[in-house]
Amino acid sequence: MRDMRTQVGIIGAGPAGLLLSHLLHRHGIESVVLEARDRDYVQRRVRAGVLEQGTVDVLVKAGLGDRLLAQGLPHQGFELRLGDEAHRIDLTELTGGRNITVYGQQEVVKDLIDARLADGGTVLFEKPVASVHDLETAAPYIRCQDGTEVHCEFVVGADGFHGISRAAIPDARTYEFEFPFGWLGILADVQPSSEELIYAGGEGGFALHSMRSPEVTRCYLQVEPGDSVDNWPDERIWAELRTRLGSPGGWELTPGPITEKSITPMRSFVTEPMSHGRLFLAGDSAHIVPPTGAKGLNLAVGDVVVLAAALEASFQGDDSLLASYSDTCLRRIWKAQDFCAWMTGLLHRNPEADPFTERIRQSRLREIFGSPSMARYLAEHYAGYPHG
Ligand code: RFL
Ligand code: PHB
Repeated sequence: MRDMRTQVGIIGAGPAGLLLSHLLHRHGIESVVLEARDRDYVQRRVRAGVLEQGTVDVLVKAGLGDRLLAQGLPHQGFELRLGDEAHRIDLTELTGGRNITVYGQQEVVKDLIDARLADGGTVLFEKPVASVHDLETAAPYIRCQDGTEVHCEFVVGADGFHGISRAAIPDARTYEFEFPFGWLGILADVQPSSEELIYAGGEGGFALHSMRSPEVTRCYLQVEPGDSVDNWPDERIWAELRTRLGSPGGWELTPGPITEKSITPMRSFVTEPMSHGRLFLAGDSAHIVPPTGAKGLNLAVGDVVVLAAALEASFQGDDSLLASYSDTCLRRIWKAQDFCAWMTGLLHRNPEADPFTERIRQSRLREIFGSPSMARYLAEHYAGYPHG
C-alpha cells in the first residue's frame, strides 16, 4: 500500500481509538485508524459491560445512541452479598439521580465502526503498527509492519495494554500492582437470575453475576493467578457460583450452556506522563484498573473526550489543552485507581492474608450494609465522574 497522510494517526480500533476518530470527524478533523486484528475479531472480543451515566451521555451526544438506548439495560442499583447476607446499593438515590447502563463493549465497538465507515472514515484492519517516529517534530509518522507509513500531525496510541506506543515515551514512570488472583469470566445462554448486578465477597472468594441481554448471563469468579480454563468444567463453574453467590431469601442461580470462558489477570497500572512531543496515549495503553469497579472503558472514554477537545483547540492555534492533557487525565485516573483497588480489596479473599485480616475485610464489607455514608462513597464512585 502507498504511504498515507492524515491529520491524526490513531493506533488501535478499541473503544478509545474509534471514539476519538468519531469525535474528531465531528469537529472536521481527519484521522486514520490502524488496527492489528481483523474486524470480526475486534467486534467479537468480549470485555466490559458497564457504562457510566457520563459515558452514555457522551455516546448519545455524539450521535451513537440509537442501539445503545434501545438495547442497553439501565440499572438503578446493584446488590452486595456476603454469604447469605445481601444489601442493595441504590445508585440513583445515593447519587442524586445517576445510574449505569449494561451494554457490552463489543456493541459499543460495533456501533463505532459502523458510524466511522458510514461517515467515510478510514479504519484499516489487519494493519499492525511496528513503530512511531519523529515525535518531537511537527511531522511525526507511524510505520506499519507491512512498511506502509502514515504521516500525520499527531499520533495517538490507543493500542491497549500490550500495544507498542507506550514504549515510545522516554523516561516514563510506571506504577504497577499485580493482585494475587485473576478473574474467570463466562457468558451463558440463559436468562439472568437477577435484574441487577450482584457482587459477592464471602469466605469462598469473589463472584459477580452480570448480564448482556435478557437472554445472556455474564458471570465472573475469582481464581488463582495463572489458573487455566481447562480446570473449570461447566459444572464446577456453576457449583462455585452457586456457593459464592449464596441464596439470600431463597434466591436461586439458573445455570445454562456456557458459550465463552476466559481468565484475565488483575492488575493496576499507570504510566506518567501520557504524552511525549506529538504522541498522546489514551485508554488501556496508559492505564489499567482491576475490573471490579467497572471503570476501564469509562476511563478510556474520559481520556478521549479531553483529547478530542485538546486536538480541536490545537488545530485552531491553541496548544494549551494539549499541554495539560496528561495532567487532566491523570487526576481522574488516580481517583479511579484508588476506588478500583479499594473495591477489589473489599470483595476478594486475599490468599496471602492471615485469618485476622480476612475477618477485618468481611467486617468492612458488612459495614457498608449498615452505613449510609459508606454506601454513598461506593455509589458515587461506581456511578462515575462527570466528563468535561
Ligand atoms: P483495547 O480495547 O484493548 O483496544 C486496543 C486496540 O489496539 C489494538 N492494537 C494494535 N493495533 C495496531 N498496531 C498495534 N501494534 C496494536 N497493538 C494493539 C488491539 O488489537 C485493540 O483492538 O483498549 P482501549 O480502546 O483503550 O479500551 C479499553 C477497554 O477495552 C478496557 O479498559 C475495558 O475492557 C476494561 N473492562 C471494563 N471496563 C469498564 O469500563 N467496565 C467494565 O465492566 C469492564 N469490565 C474490562 C471488564 C476488561 C476485562 N478484561 C478482559 C481485561 C471485564 C474484563 C474481563
Ligand atoms: C461485566 O458485565 O462484564 C462486568 C460488570 C461489572 C464489572 C465488571 C464486568 O465490575
